[in-house]
Amino acid sequence: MSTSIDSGTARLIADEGAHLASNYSPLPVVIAQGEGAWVTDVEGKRYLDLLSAYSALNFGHGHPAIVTAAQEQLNRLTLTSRAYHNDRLGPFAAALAELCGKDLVLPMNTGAEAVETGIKVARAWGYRVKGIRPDAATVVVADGNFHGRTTTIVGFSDDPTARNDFGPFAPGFVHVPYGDASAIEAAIDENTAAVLIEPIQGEAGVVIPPEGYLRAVREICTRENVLFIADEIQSGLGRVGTTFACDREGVVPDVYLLGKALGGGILPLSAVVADRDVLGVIRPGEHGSTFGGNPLASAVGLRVVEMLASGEFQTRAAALGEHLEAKLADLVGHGVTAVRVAGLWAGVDIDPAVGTGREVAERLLARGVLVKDTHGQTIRIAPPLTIRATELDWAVEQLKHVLTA
Ligand code: IF1
Repeated sequence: MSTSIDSGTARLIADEGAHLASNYSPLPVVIAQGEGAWVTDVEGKRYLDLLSAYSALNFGHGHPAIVTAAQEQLNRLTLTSRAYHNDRLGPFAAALAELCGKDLVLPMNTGAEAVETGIKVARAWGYRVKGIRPDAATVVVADGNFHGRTTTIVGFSDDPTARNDFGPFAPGFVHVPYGDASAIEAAIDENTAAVLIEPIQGEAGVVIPPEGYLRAVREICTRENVLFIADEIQSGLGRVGTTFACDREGVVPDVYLLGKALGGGILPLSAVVADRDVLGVIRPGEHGSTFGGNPLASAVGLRVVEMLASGEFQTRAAALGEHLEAKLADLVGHGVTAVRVAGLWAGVDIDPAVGTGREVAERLLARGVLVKDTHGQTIRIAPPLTIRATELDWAVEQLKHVLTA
């Protein structure tokens, strides 16, 4: 079965390709509008969005409360730089710190910037607090990680597509298998400043570590005087049925890295959140960003944090996630080899006899459902947390059809 592309859509895609670097190979759909869990393409065809911009759209497209906050702020003040104070940043930082149960917030823009900031904070803490000798600090990272696209970050990726031909890379990273706490313990020495992990690995295919892993990492980091940095950029802010994926094991990391959904699906907004004994190491002039902490992003972020503080989205993600898990479990053995579900986040491994993940994504596109493949045979499902159970059911019906067609 091939995807039939409307000639108007094909022309728009060809025109775009004439002047756009080929750093992506998008599915052949040109989206023009979005509302809630649904988007509409330039031909007027509607699709259920089961990707949500990799969880940046946890509240769906155009959530009225977030759009209102943005519109009000657009008319008042958008950008000051951090050379001055602005009246929105303080309230945002206070609300986010409270949501995280931490003292301090360092606002940035993209996820990769939050990761870079976390690494800088960890190194500075290592030298200034822990007493690591100059330029010797290391950070323990996991195989299969995805933390962004900067040269330092891709340098500690093990995905050849992400890293090949982009070196030389920054030293100071030590690799361990994901999900094995004893490997972390063995990798730590007197130069270790931090352990940086995703509590659930997203790009790797929604890889959920064995129960007890996060608790063990917490315990080891405390005992060894090493910072536990949790990259919750994709897993955090309600996606897995709790505010953070670390909450699933009742674990509090030393440093939260947040992004994606923090910007309400409207703009890039990321943050590093930690207590004063850690984040307090950063001094004026040592780190920053032209746009980080701008009043427009702060107004949006404050509204997002207020929405999360009610707990309603977390509860919804947990309940709908159980519903989704039951539906997806029925597909195992019928075109699906395995499913991994955490809240409203699922990795579905497609039986190669059915086709590749990309082919399944293309067939779903033709049936009005947007998903994204990863690593060949896996498709990722991460709908807006506002999706209805009946819409999820319909999407799983489409998947069932595609798997048996
Ligand atoms: C792309 C994947 C998702 C992330 C975690 C930091 C970042 C990301 C855990 C960096 C970003 C992205 C970026 C996007 C695709 C996407 C992705 F397929 F690559 F793995 F979500 F699953 N930490 N994830 O997942 O955040 O700088 O992009 O704001 O094409 O690179 P960013």
